[in-house]
Amino acid sequence: MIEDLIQFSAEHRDTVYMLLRRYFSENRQFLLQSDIWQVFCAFCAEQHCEELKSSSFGRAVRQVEEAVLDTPWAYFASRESVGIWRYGRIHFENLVTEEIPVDTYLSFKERRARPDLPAMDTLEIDLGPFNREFPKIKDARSIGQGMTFLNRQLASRLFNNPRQGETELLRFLSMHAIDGQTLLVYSHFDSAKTLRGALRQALAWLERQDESLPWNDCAETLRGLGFAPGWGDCAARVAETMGFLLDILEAPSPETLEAFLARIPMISRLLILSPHGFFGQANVLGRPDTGGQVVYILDQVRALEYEMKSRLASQGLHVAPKILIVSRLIPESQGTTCNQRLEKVSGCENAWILRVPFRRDNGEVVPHWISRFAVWPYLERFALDVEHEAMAELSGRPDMIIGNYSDGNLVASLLSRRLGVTQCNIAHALEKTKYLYSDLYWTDNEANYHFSCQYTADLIAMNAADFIITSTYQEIAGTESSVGQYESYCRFTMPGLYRVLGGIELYDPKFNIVSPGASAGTYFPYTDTERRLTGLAPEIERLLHGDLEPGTVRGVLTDRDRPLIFTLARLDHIKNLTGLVDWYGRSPRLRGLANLLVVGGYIDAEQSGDNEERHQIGLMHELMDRHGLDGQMRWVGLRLDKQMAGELYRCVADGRGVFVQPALFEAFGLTLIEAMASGLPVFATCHGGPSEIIQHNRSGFHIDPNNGDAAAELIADFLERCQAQPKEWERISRGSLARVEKRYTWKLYAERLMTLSRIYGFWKFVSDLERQETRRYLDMFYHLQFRPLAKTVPTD
Ligand code: UDP
Ligand code: LCN
Repeated sequence: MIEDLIQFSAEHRDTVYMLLRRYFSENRQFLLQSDIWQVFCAFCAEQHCEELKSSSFGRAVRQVEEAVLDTPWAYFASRESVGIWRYGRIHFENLVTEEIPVDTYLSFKERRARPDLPAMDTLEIDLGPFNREFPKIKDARSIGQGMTFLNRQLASRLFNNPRQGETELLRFLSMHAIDGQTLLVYSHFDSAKTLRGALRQALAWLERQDESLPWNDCAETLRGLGFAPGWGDCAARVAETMGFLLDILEAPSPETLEAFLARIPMISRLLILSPHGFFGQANVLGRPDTGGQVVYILDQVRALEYEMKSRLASQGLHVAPKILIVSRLIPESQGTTCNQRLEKVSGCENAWILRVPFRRDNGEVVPHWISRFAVWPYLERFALDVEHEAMAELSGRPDMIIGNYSDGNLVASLLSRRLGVTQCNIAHALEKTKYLYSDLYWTDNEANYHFSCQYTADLIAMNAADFIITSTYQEIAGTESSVGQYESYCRFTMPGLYRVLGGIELYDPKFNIVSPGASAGTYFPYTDTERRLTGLAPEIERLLHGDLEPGTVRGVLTDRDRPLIFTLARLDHIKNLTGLVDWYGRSPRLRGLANLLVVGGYIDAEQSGDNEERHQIGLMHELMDRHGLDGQMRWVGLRLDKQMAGELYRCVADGRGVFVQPALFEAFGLTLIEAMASGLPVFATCHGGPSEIIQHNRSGFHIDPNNGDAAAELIADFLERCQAQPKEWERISRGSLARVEKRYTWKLYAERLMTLSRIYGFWKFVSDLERQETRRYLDMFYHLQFRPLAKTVPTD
């Protein structure tokens, strides 16, 4: 706590002076938490005061996430608990520590980073005041459990102000219709009292009927009482749903409210936005910007269609739900289907990929692929075109819009605003936490990454969303020792552009953790021999040892009997496949135990259209040369389809190998759960989602990509242990399977998302008026900041 720093510096001036001297002698402008703690530990050792580390002062030092030094001042940011940050400064001469407001801290940081900028007031963004009246989660452990919290709020709102609550509920019920068919109630209920009366009459009648009496045979009587279809498919279910509503009108409890809202047939048309990359069903994975998000959405859609259908059917409605995934149409489609306007999603009855092109100002279609970092100038027009086309395809408004990644979430915000539809965001990966100081030194990255646009879009979209789904807790709020991805948007500065004092509220009930799964039909245990795709064996043999097309492979595995260390990812810098190759190359011990199989990118840099990927290709060749890896490592530059990838994980497991995910940062990491679902032990980065997915030494292992030698040792230790006792490999394999089964399945996902959509739909409805201020503010931010920034991104 900052109080401990204040008190200690008042009482122990000498110690604080010496410690500050140490920090200043580092001659750095900025220190990160790890630097601050390391220097502090070294200081305690030198001064023989180790006990200081466990004192309240030591604990307070540990909470300091960042320090900005400019003699005689040291400013610091302290993360006292999740999302709770306080700021302070200490003067080297008078040694007084004091707390300061966040804007003072950020402006000091700006001056230090950019002394060349005029010391002017900069634009300050603060969404905090708009949220003051809204209910907030209290306990950090409940962050991400928004729906449970909101249910309680909604129930007490109905309870505390029954008249208003009932009117809202009645209005909400009478809103619903599918294909022009009125649902639940015909509009002639003018008060909750008459509704209650009718419900009692209906229940009395239903009680006398056979439980399995189909809706059609109940319809006439119930219509006479004012009820429309949508209550259930048979008498028992209709009675149950009506019973829930009656309970709510009499004594609302969060549980009944959730159970009732979950049954409201609200969602039959879904619009999912995923503009960037190559969105297709074949031959796309592993291309630049094309990875987990595509896999996630296609699996999600299959699970959602099933769930939507079964919910509608059990409410007695025979309506075929429709899902549209909207992506970008790319005329120069490089052998993919991305030049087709409409493509049916396989395995679904009524789910489609609708592709809408990006257009230049003069209306011309942009023919080529565009990096996800450069899509900004096209999105507004894209949103308008999508509105047009999607409304035509869906024959009306969607019931909910789901955005994906920064661009999709921005388009979702624009469309939801225009159409008045519930908006759900999925970030997949917020870039801000991937690149150190990408906010502070944003101008350095502007030419390649345009983060100014992206972070502005992120702020708009996360505040516009009705609810946000995250794959893990750490994505929102981090861990004790790391800052969450959303948390990094709370307060930050981009000098010369704007300063964010309140970017997003982590305790907002809009956050919900709903983890994705691994498609059960593709990724199943290696032991499931009946389902194994034995037909793929020759192809896998060729991939591992045979002749592939020239230019698609490098390296031969001379000793074929060794287990494999396998990795599979897009070949971009953050994925750090080259890091793994370097650790392997440097570790004679690991090289003595296993071969390395890398699937990613192209072998020939000429084939890649992406700068980052080309650079990684060059680096990979250089590392293979430097460490002489051609007899022990196989690098395959092919995009594997899902079935091949699935069978490959299992084949690696057959040979008692391991999967490694060495990313510098990984937002979630679908490859991990795919490998785990195959029963293949995984070593994955400790930075990001994997730290939560894997329980160290139970369902896999955490490795630190910044300490490759230790990672190589850890893998070697495991492989050695497995040689000595094969049960060890099986222990982790079983742990991985159990973990995925319990936590990461699409069935659980779809059930949760469908319930969430209804609760937040109701919440949006009851809180609509109160949100207008935020909306106006975001409109201004969009028009006055985002638009001009987007115009600075070159178009070609
Ligand atoms: N993938 C694949 N073939 C490839 C490369 C990747 O099937 O050649 C799949 C992989 O199995 C996983 C997804 O692409 O389902 C990558 O997702 P992840 O979350 O690991 O990373 P992202 O690319 O989204 O950052
Ligand atoms: C994008 C990423 O970068 C991954 O971390 C996620 O696993 C994937 O999307 C699915 O959400």
